Amino acid sequence: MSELLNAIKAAQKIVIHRHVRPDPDAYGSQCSLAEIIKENFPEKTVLRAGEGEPTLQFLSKMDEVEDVDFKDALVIVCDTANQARVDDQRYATGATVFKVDHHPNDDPYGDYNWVETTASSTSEMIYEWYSTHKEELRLPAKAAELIYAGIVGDTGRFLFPSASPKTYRYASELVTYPFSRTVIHDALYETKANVLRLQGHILQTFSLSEEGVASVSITRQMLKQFETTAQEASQLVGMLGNVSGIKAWVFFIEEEHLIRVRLRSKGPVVNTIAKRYEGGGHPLAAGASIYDWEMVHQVVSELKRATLEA
Ligand SMILES: [Mn+2]
Repeated sequence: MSELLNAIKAAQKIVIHRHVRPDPDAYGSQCSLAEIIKENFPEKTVLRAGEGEPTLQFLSKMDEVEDVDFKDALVIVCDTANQARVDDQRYATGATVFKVDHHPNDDPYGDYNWVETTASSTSEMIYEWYSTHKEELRLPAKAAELIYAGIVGDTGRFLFPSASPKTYRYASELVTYPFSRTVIHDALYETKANVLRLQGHILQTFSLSEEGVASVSITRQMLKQFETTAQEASQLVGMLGNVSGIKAWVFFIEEEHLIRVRLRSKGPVVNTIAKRYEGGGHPLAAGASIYDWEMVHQVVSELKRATLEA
């Protein structure tokens, strides 16, 4: 943590990245860190790199980043487990790369790697970093809002086991800052009617195996029928978590050139399965890719096996 502060102090230009297809924690960690640096080191240039996500624009906006901005720059990559997932691959052209993440550190791509797999979110790590250096750093309300949104996003509103006593303690401090939790909650959980209809369709049609495994396949045809995107469908993966008797489940969502595999679990380890299909993630929530609907059976049998072994 002190190396991160030293690296920031030593840099004149700082470019902050996060993963592709950003979620609230990706935005929250990236943009809160940018706000903290701007507040405390106004003489430095701080840029937020990556493609903007329309549904997260209410939190923050990305900057236009030119190739030249990476020259002699400190690059900080938040919430991104591996190099391929970094949004804007020019990150590697910076002078120094600093990884800040809470996923398993299988790809320590940074010159510095600060990884806390027990942290609920990378946003929580940013708060911890600020908190550790409280004597020298100020936390602007905007940063508090972004961190709060990131924690809410990655803990499913403080429901997942990853929300630790520390997470709640930090949250209790964050909510003393002047921002509206209602605005954040409403914006994060607002759902389009057609997405809810797809959700209804999934609830009507899913089946649960005797092992406690459910599998949902969403083809491009279905996405078209419900006028939803693959990204929107991906966000529905948590919805089967309340099904009585479910132990693990998987969504297969067809994109243009691949089928995205979203694995979720109540106990069986699923990231080992994801790793066999060009993916990875957390033990209980992982993602992967397959290229043929024929492969679905294989992934589902592996998931059943993992469930029986758990
Ligand atoms: Mn995260």
